[in-house]
Amino acid sequence: LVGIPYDGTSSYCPGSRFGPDALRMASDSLETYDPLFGYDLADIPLGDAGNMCVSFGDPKSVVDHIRAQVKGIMGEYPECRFLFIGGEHLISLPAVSCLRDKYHDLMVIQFDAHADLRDEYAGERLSHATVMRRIVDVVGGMNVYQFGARSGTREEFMFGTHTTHFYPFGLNMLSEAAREIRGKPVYLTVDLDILDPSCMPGVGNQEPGGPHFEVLEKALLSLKGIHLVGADIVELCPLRDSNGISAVAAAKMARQILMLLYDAQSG
Ligand SMILES: [Mn+2]
Repeated sequence: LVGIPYDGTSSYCPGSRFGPDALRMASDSLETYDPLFGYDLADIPLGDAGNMCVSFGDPKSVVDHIRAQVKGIMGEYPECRFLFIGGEHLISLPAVSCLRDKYHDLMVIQFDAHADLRDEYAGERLSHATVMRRIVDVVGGMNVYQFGARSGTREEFMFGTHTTHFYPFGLNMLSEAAREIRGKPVYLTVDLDILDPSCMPGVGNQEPGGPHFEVLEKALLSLKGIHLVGADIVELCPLRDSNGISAVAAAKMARQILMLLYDAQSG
């Protein structure tokens, strides 16, 4: 587990730099056993590398700096699989690009209320709002599966429809996609704003109308059996979290994704 506390391009509510520590603190209130996934974290070899040091300012140099650190830690622990905790969504780009160097047929699954497919946002090509477009540049559109987009520009929805495996408004096509990519290395990026703000208020850009936690955890469970090689959870913004509900939901999701990573590695 590695925290990447960067929120430099946040356009609405900044504060996801505090996400990794809020998630860790909330995790203290949770059991290590997950009855739905059938694993106990206590039985899983797991380490927390703490938070990465991130620079601020020009997103290009920030991304390069994060990329160098991800590459460094992957080189130091080649047997490990990583769950990155954001931070804003841009942190997925350096993580995916490092994993793509290791796995040349890397697939990316995204859960997100937004398509994040803009080519630029406010004049910036590297942003939380463009991150999936940049990931398409890295891995190719046909290796990207996008679920749950319910907000964006007409151009983004057109681009997604023509370029990626684009499944807006929900997660019901997920198990079919999971069957399609069985055996291929997969990176999962979860933008917490996929969830309805009533159960996930603590995000940088709340978007009404998403699934509740129970739907999302069942979707995650349906990914058991895929070759998951890395993942991230992004956009947890504790400053907007009304009562700790978002941090504890994010922590529970982290527990489940760690179990998926372990299951993929050991099973
Ligand atoms: Mn996003």
